[in-house]
Amino acid sequence: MERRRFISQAATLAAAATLPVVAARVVAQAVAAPRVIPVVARKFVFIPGEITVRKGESVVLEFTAPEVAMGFFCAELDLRALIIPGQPARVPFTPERAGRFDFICDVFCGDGHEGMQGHLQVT
Ligand SMILES: [Cu+2]
Repeated sequence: MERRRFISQAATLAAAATLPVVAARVVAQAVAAPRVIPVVARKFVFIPGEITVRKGESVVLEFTAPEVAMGFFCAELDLRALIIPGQPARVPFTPERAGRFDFICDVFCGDGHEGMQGHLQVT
């Protein structure tokens, strides 16, 4: 009987000891998940037009274009996407330097296309 109780207590202690490990894994997964930033590309603006991210932060820019095909091109950060209506375009990246970086639409989308731009602010 004593031996059985000891084994039961040992199993309980072992289970309790693994809880912090499991909790740490859950926290690590939560920290590692990139922040998703939705961006809508419509004639002739990006919404939001100013996107702020932190240096070293993993993010995913998730573009949608409800009207016509659009483009996203940020030359300084070497980021590009073709945005087709009905097909969200995901651009994962982790900025490695701070600054203000311009981006444009690089797919002709109609009159006003030439002025379609936005800014990525990395703090
Ligand atoms: Cu355009």
